[in-house]
Amino acid sequence: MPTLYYSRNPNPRLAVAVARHLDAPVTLEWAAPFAPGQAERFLALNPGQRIPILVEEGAEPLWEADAIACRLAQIVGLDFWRQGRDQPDMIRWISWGKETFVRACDMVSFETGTRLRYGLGPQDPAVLAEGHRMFHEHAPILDRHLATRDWLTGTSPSYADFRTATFLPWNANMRLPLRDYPAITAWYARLESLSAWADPFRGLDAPELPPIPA
Ligand SMILES: N[C@@H](CCC(=O)N[C@@H](CS)C(=O)NCC(=O)O)C(=O)O
Repeated sequence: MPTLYYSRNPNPRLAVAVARHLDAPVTLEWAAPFAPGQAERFLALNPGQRIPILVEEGAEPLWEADAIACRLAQIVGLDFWRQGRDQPDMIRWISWGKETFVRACDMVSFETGTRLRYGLGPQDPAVLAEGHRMFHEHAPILDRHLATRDWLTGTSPSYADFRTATFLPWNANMRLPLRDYPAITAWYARLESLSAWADPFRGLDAPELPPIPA
């Protein structure tokens, strides 16, 4: 069975949520690639040392959450990774989001969370401000699209929905004003009603992330 290396950080969380949503036959193995003594092992799997990583017998290790989601959907044969005419539409939202909405959330999440959790220096107010500016530039596009539909592509959740929401589980900490965008708020509530999204780590022995210092 393939092994998916994960932690509770945003991109590994996304990959675990996908695996759980698809009920994919993978072994979920918690990892800490930047912990002392782990570099050699994880650099051999991913030259970027980061997780998630999917290790499957007879194949090169696969890193990047998007590629892993594609592979997991292939393994289970579900169109969570859309096929046919809906595929370009799904890829459009993944690609757009990575440059815009998701990028904005990532910047804010890093400055308000990751940087502080891992002692990576003081918050950078310019990055935080740019993250907020980008959020308000791009959230209206997402909000308008979601005003007339439940999911980004088609009539059921796809990977585009999961990818777009990568950082939103941390919004209590990020404090992005999602409530200013009612269709995004309603869409995210629908995502949270999926158990795989709401609690991807249920039943797993996954250490909590380091706390954010007060
Ligand atoms: N673009 C990569 C990003 C991977 C990444 O940045 N992973 C971070 C977490 S978000 C990581 O490995 N952090 C170390 C850890 O979680 O222990 C992806 O989508 O998979």
